[in-house]
Amino acid sequence: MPALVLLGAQWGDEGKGKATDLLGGSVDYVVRYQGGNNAGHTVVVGDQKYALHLLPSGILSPGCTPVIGNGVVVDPAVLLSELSGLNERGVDTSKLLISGNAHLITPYNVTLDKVTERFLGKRKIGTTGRGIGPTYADKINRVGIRVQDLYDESILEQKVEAALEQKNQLLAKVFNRRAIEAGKVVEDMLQYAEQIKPFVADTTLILNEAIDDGKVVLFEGGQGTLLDVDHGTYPFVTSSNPTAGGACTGAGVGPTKISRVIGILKAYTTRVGAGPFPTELHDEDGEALRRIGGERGVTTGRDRRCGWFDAPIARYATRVNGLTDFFLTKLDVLTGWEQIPVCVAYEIDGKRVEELPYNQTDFHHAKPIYETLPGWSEDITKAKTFSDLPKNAQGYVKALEEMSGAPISAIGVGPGRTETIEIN
Ligand code: 2SA
Ligand code: GDP
Ligand code: MG
Repeated sequence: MPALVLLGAQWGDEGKGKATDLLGGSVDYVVRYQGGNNAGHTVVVGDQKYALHLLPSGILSPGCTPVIGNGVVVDPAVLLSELSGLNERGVDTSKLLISGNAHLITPYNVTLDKVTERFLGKRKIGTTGRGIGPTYADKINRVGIRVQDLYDESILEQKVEAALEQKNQLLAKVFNRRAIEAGKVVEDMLQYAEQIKPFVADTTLILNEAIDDGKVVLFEGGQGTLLDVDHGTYPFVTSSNPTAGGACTGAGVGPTKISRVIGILKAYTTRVGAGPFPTELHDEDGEALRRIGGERGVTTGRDRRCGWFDAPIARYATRVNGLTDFFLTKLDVLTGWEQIPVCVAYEIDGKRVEELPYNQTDFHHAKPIYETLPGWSEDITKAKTFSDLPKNAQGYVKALEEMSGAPISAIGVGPGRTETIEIN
């Protein structure tokens, strides 16, 4: 098993951080391949809780080398403060590697993210305000600033000036804001250069060599399949590719090297930010899922929208990612419901539709068609094997597996590392 991808099968926050941490002990490298500090991964180790935003969850496993790949966008201030926060808690972060080709989130891109959202008003995306979209836009527009630019001051100056040329006009004419001074930005960015330098590396070379040497490399996705800029609920998406293909481009590793793709799948559904969500609940069930599941954004503190499990989404994730298996998470949160509705298909303009529609308007009109499964009331947080689960919980897992298109190889029954059932 030299290389595997672990990614979100829904709209993020499925419990990828916990799953990565769980595998961390048997993995040599954990690699972030997209996104930035918009991610929020919670990892509970014993009585310690860690919230990681930019760093790969593997940073908590001593034997593991954490890698920030070329596809990630890096806010240098956040990087250093996350590292020092972990160092203060006794976590060794010295093995971190950062691709010199990763793009930097600049202060003007954070500003642009926020003013654009304000400008959009009720049409806003509900971004995390971390500068993610504008930084990826600069990358595609070829006016981005990369980590390696921190080590050539004259190039950095030229690039910042080029990036600000259009932006300053936009800020002045559209957003009625003062121009940003290139010199000030360069000075700001350079203050981080020396501290980051020891981590900067040719990560593509290192990872390919590691795979060829038989080392285990885990690619850890941020956000989720339906937030993918190509395959998600566009425009209500993030600006990167959390889907499996993103691991190849975002780390410089070919698809032939990857042998397993794990989809992290929550036993119900959540979403943060705007956009369609067919099974969303606006009643006490939704409120109960939020409360019991602790569904609050790890980065922004926003309440997550909650709803029942949606099988067409799981099937879609299987398809666009080529999933080999699922980790089903947060099954314990559903304990106590007498009946649990599960969306098996949609009704769209009077017709039954089995698969996620590609058409945006159709998805906005999709009404869930539910089947109801019997619930359980026994505490399942101590279950260690599948047969420890009450019959109805077993039935729920089996039904989800059948509907989702790939086998379930692990089940989360609590936030802790050990609160997991592995199925062989
Ligand atoms: P952005 O900031 O440009 O990536 O926002 C675009 C959309 O992507 C959503 N998004 C997320 N959704 C779920 N979880 C995320 N991470 C944090 C967490 C979120 C938080 O783990 O809780 O704290 O709010 C994440 N990051 C981005 C975002 O809500 C927009 O819909
Ligand atoms: P990520 O973004 O996919 O890493 O997920 P988040 O960390 O944003 O959100 C998942 C939350 O669920 C975190 O608070 C985890 O500690 C918690 N969690 C993960 N797996 C389980 C589980 O099986 N049961 C319960 N109750 N909580 C879980
Ligand atoms: Mg999260």
